[in-house]
Amino acid sequence: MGGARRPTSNSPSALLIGPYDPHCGEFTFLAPPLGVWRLSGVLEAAGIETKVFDPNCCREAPQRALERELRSGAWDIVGVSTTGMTLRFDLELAHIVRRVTPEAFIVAGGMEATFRPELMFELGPFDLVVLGEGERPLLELAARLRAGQPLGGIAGTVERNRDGKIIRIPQRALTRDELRDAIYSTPYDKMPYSAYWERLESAYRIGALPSKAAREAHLAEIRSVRLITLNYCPMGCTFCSSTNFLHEAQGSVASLARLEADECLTMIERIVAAHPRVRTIIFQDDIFVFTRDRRILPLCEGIIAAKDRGRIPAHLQFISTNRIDAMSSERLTAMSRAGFRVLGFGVENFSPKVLGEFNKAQIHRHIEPMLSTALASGVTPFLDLILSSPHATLEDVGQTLREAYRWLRAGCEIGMYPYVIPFSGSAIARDPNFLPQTHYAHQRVAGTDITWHQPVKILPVDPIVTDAILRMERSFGAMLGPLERQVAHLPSRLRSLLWILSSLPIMAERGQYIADESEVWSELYARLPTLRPAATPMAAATA
Ligand code: B12
Ligand code: SF4
Repeated sequence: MGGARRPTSNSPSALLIGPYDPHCGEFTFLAPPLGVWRLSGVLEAAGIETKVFDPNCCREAPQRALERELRSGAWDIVGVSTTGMTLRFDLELAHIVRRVTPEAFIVAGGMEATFRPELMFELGPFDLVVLGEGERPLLELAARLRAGQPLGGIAGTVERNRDGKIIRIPQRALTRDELRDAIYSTPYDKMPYSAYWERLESAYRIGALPSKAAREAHLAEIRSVRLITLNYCPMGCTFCSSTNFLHEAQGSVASLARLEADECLTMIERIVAAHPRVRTIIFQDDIFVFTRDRRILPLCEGIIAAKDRGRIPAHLQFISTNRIDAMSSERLTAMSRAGFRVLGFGVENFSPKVLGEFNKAQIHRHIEPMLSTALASGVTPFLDLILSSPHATLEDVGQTLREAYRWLRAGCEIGMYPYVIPFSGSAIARDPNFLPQTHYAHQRVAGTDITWHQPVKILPVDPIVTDAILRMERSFGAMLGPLERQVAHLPSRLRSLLWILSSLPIMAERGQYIADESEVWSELYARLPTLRPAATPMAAATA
């Protein structure tokens, strides 16, 4: 590190690679990778030729497509975005870059690189790792390349010197104005949302849906564009990495920033202009409404006024993720009138004790009244749940399954995970007390001999609870396979019913009644009319 390099032309060029998830869209709606697209907009605005390579949206195998892309241009900087769950695939692409373009300056960035820079150097062919928000470090890197200056010592980077010593140089978080400028630079007109929509429409076999209403509902879900107006999250949930991201990069407590109501409206109008077929804008902020929030009511009024004046379509809908303890009847009514159709809530668990472990005990008393009010206002709450925590008891798991089923029947949508995933950078993943319950996966980087053990599960301390959770996981997998062969794509709301089904015999064996099995199957058929009862496994596998 540290030596000067010459750019391939007067102005350096950059190729930015998004996180690679070969199981595209299995759990979630995939979308163009917002992080690298925003970076590309910022670099282009500074006169640096930049291209995004999106491995999740290629016509051919992403490995071949990347090789072609690398050979088609002389890239001075190749940036690889990383997340924990996609790391082995991200590394595969990084090694292809090194093999095909040995001279390229390869930079790792994103969540996993920020929390595990040493691991990046150990497993990947990187010249530099960027900590936190990539805008400033990449601009500085390009400026130095352009000037032929040495590349060492850039704020917001980690480098490895000739002796193998790791040198870490923190950077402060983007200021409010810097964040606004970066968001404004996001090149929505270039982002291939239509390509994603077409893929999702065929994955859901929209044309084959029985009613116009069902087709319309699916299209509203699929034709969505993601907008982020906040840099990460102040909540401090113990299982979450996002909440620690900026602090990690800054080396101290960083302050958060977000767009104002009128700036959100500017972005909404730009998105509609860039993608006129959009039906839903998903505010991808970790937390869209704070408890002492002064933005949400003016924003809702602004959206309604913009719809009345025809500046945005009257049918445009919105989705956001919110703190349940930041909701009130007034806010819910305003959001519903503005077109917020689905509101995500990180409820996580219905046991107060488990919520305490997750550092969110304060939300418990708000769950029941706010879900009821949201449903009454015509808004669909989407609850994210984690069935167990390190100290969960069987009763906690049973309580969460029973409540989940009750709220599903009441009209909520639910995404369920069986246990805590130890994301790098989360408080739980850093706690040595949980090492005995941490399970690892043996990972290999395709095309190389590189292997490592990656933490993938933190299971409950109580062996009885762990046994139940692992059996449920096996049973869920056994039921999912045949169903997925029969229907197009199983969204989270249906997966949650499968989790409940898979839990029934296992929890019953231990004296926990969750729900009536035939009734749960009926709920599944009601949500999936194309499912043929005769061909489905009628009893939950007990694995
Ligand atoms: C929106 C979102 C999604 C969306 C859309 C993703 C997309 N295509 O845009 C969906 C729902 C599809 C999704 C899926 C998944 N997600 Co997600 N997602 C998010 C969320 C909420 C926002 C991401 C975002 O757009 N941020 C805004 C952009 C501007 O920020 P950014 O991506 O962090 O990028 C900045 C920096 O990281 C850095 N940077 C990023 N890449 C690079 C590359 C280089 C070279 C450089 C220099 C810098 C750099 O610079 C960028 C600009 O400042 C984050 C939480 C969060 N707040 O970040 C979780 C998060 C990233 N997701 C996460 C996970 C686990 C997943 C899934 C694996 C879940 C699953 N089981 O399927 C999948 C992976 C799919 C995939 N292919 O990546 C985790 C990652 C955990 C970790 N430590 O690695 C996060 C952090 C949430 C969490 N704490 O649990 N996700
Ligand atoms: S889980 Fe959600 S609310 Fe909690 S800290 Fe993370 S992003 Fe914030």
